[in-house]
Amino acid sequence: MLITRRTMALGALSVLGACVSAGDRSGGGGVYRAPDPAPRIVPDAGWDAWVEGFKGRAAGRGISQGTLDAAFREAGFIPEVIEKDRNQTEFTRTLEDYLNIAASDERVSLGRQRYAQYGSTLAAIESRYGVEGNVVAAVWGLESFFGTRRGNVPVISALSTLAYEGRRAEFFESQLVAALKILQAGDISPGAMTGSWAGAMGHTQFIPTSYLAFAVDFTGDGRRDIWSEDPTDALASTAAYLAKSGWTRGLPWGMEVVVPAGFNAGLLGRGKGRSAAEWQGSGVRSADGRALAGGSIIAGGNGGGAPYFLLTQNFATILRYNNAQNYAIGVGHLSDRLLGRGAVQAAFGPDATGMTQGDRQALQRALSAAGFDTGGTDGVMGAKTRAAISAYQASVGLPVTGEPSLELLRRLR
Ligand SMILES: [Ca+2]
Repeated sequence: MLITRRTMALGALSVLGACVSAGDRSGGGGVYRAPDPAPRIVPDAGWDAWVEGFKGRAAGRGISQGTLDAAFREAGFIPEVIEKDRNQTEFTRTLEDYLNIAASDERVSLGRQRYAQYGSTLAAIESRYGVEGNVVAAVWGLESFFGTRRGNVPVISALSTLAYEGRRAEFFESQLVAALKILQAGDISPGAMTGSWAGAMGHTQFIPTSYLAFAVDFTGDGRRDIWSEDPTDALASTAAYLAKSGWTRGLPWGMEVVVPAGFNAGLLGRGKGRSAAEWQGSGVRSADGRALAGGSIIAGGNGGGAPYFLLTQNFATILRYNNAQNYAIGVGHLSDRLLGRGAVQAAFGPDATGMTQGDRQALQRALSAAGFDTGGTDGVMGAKTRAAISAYQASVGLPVTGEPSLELLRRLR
């Protein structure tokens, strides 16, 4: 996922990094991709000099010479990290697109397998921390596609590169010091401490300060190991994070709701919470017949309007993990899907281009049939679909915009 500024300072950075996941990133969609090759370290005299100065500051913050020597022995400057940091484009996906990616068929399918496979582990974690296993598993699914995209960038190199380069230097230097504290505690070796290009680590993409605050050793081997193939410590650490952030067991994150005709739109919006009984009295019903909960209601549709979602206090807790509304709805919705619940029921309506999900999928099918591969037909107009549009436009002598449109769809039909 693409990083957004506001999420960077927060806990587990799902929107960071090489390895992530649901959302905001163009192209990847919900489909598994092979991991990127490990980035290249290059000699850089400026970085060397910066590290020498940093070592003095780190020593003043309790990092031993031995830890520093071991941590920086193989570390170096990674130009690719700087490129990723500079090339972030900030854009907002629609909730519809976000959920198409966050709860793609592939992610739901793999998630149900993993949820079953780790059922007893998740149940043990739930009984200790009071966070439902399907919610923890949904975070895992969004952060690393259930462990398949944990990131292979050496963390000390990545964080020192970002701290040296200057932009947000203070933030990354504090993360670097935290990473060194983790090494000093013996939880992981420098060589095995890998993560995203921005230093988000392991199955649920903890940044070092979040690790220090929340990571736990659930396996009992004395190490808080969020990097291993075995996700147990990472899942327990995620539950610990949510528990300490105010999670209430038994309270849904939220749910899709249906509002009555003529519903007062002034009642919509986060922060305008009402009790379940008040919503019930206003004619609001859950989309699947469940009992309502207290909370606020938002319109999730492309032009406002349906689908509507009721969001509880547990939704606010997910935001403490990653402060992005689409992310938190994505976690909640995926957690429901892992239990066997269905997709969002109401249609999201036409998007800003006037196209519905069905139109966008028809466009992808038509492009693919014409020999312009869109990499799937999920209805999400990602980088691959836009490249296919551009290639088609060039092939027929149209101006090359890469932009989807109803006119393009008509032309292709
Ligand atoms: Ca452990």
